[in-house]
Amino acid sequence: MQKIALITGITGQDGSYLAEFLLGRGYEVHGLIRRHSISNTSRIDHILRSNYNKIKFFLHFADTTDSSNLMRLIAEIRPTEVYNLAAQSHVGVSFEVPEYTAEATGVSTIKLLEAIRVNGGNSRYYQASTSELFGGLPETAPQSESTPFYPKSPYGAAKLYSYWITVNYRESYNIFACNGILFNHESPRRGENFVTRKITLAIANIIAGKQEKLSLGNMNARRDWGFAGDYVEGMWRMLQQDKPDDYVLATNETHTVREFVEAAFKELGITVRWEGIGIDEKGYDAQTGKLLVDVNPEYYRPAEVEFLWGNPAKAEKALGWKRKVDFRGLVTMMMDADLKEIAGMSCKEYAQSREN
Ligand code: NAP
Ligand code: F7E
Repeated sequence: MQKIALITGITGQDGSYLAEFLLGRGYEVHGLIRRHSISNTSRIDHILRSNYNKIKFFLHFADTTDSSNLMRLIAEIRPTEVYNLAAQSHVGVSFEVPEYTAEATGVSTIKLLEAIRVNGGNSRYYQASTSELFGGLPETAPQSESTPFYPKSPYGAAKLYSYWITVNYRESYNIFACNGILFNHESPRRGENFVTRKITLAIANIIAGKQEKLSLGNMNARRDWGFAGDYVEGMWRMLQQDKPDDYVLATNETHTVREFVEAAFKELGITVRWEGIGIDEKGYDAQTGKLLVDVNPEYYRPAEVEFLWGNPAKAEKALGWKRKVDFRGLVTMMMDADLKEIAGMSCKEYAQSREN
């Protein structure tokens, strides 16, 4: 039987990797895209240019806040699997647009689940839940499926609604619905205002002489950062089980934002020397004394999730899932991609030129 997947958020980081993964497994893939005044398909343009387009790969204009649209598309496409990845996904921005975030990241989930239920309830459903559900309290780390939730942002609160309504539709209507509680996952396709990509892009721009320095907010925050390509496989595995359930996907490693900065500069052979604390903290090139990093309180959040460290034991055992890329591998991949794009050289080439 031909498997048919519907992906909301297909133009995003995860949507693009998931589409590639499912096409590679023989799926027919449908994606929802929003109308923009300028094209926003850069992450899936390679698929649109490939032989898959219009044969196995189809895009539909839609917005997950528009329930009539979702009803019609589920009825027309009749997907075997639905991956709900669409969201206003930026935690910091959710404090600026809290009501919209509640709609797009929270209430939209019930619209999609209702569209599935009303159309027979036969599509398997993946909900993009998040480690932002945990408050990041150090005493709860490492966090697992049984860690109590304590969201600290409008984004986290909206995702909390989505988490529970997914569980509720599973229990009430027997829909095969799963929550993937995913810790941070990154890639060269990561949005430019998430901290990892902001760091690797800024360093590449500094090297190319296009940017003076990197300005950040809270560098003490700890995250469990993995590679998005590994995580989309975990999403798919959840929907291939005999029974629906909820799973944490994480690397089981935790690092501060500061450590990410140090590791990214290290790829170029640059050691950062830190001075000062709080908003006065500054990072200098230990060799040349040049100012590389400072703190701008503009990037602080009204409330912060301080400590995330995920325990993926359940997913490893039940799904046979394990992350392939570790922290160091992720930093190398992202730093190399941005330096090649912006300065036209690899990290190794730059590091060698610095030695000479
Ligand atoms: P992303 O790059 O920000 O992509 C979000 C996607 O959602 C984009 O395709 C965006 O479309 C779409 N979208 C937003 N609002 C929409 C709406 N109202 N209607 C239709 N589409 C809409 O996010 P990501 O990193 O790929 O993450 C995927 C999902 O996993 C999100 O739900 C996120 O909250 C969740 N998550 C992410 C992580 C992580 O570390 N990446 C961890 C845990 C959970 P446009 O291109 O039109 O803006
Ligand atoms: O922040 C700190 C910031 O925006 C990470 C989303 O995919 O993962 C992501 O949410 C940390 C935070 O990701 C800057 O305060 C310091 O402590 O990269 P981020 P996030 O908030 O963890 C979760 C799992 C999701 O579900 C979300 O969708 O870095 N930080 N300075 C900064 N963060 C940003 N963005 N910019 C800074 O300048």
